[in-house]
Amino acid sequence: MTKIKQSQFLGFYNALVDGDKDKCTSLVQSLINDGLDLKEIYVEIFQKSLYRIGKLWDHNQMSIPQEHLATQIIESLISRFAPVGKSNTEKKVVVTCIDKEYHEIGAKMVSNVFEMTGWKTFYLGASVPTKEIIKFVKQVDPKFIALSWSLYLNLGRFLEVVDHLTRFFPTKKILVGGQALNENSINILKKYKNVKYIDSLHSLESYLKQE
Ligand code: B12
Repeated sequence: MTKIKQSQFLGFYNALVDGDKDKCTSLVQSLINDGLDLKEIYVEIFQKSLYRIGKLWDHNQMSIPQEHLATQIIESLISRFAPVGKSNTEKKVVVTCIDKEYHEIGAKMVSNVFEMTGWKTFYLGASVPTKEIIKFVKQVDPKFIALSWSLYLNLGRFLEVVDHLTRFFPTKKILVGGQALNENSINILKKYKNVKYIDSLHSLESYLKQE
């Protein structure tokens, strides 16, 4: 059960849609002062707002500049209220969006959850070509690779990167997530024994606790 009240969500959402960054910042600051977990703010405030905005945009009820402005405000809040803590250099993870995937906010949240759990993160952001991901993984030699995939149209690219990574790095664990994936996706991933679909930040945190 979330500790965030609907009125708090709506206060933030309305300020976001109005493009009022200062108000959004002070509302998030007060939630943090009240002891709310960053993960909770990510999911119940930022993600919920962006999903709503996505629907409005899809139905032509919100302009592209309004949607871009809201996205920029949320990106700036994620950076401003970034987790602080000491990372364990033994536990490295490369977090990246797949090639031609420009939805990077979910991946950034994933990277921050790894940091909160003490991992050393290498967050690459949006659209990294498959061969560059492979080169980078060779260089950094992480324990985990976390891939984010949102746009269903990128299915071919998703399968390509999973196929290449599992072939080049058969012992590494690959975590995958994002809106293009769901319970049905488990079928397309069945043949890869080191690939794991994780459906939320809460599941990710629980999974990392066992590592
Ligand atoms: C902002 C936005 C954009 C921005 C992104 C900017 C940025 N810096 O990220 C821009 C303008 C670039 C954009 C472009 C497009 N977009 Co857009 N966009 C959105 C919007 C409104 C919000 C995305 C977001 O940040 N959501 C919030 C995050 C936190 O949620 P999330 O990504 O799901 O991540 C969570 C989980 O999925 C999970 N997760 C994610 N990755 C991973 C990885 C791992 C390992 C794990 C464990 C978990 C995990 O954890 C996260 C936190 O809980 C969505 C609406 C929506 N429903 O999300 C549409 C949406 C994603 N976009 C959509 C579309 C169609 C497009 C465009 C094709 C539009 C166009 N015609 O140009 C392009 C495609 C660009 C591309 N090639 O990637 C569709 C996608 C439909 C689909 N699934 O195929 C959506 C759903 C809108 C809609 N209702 O139709 N978009």
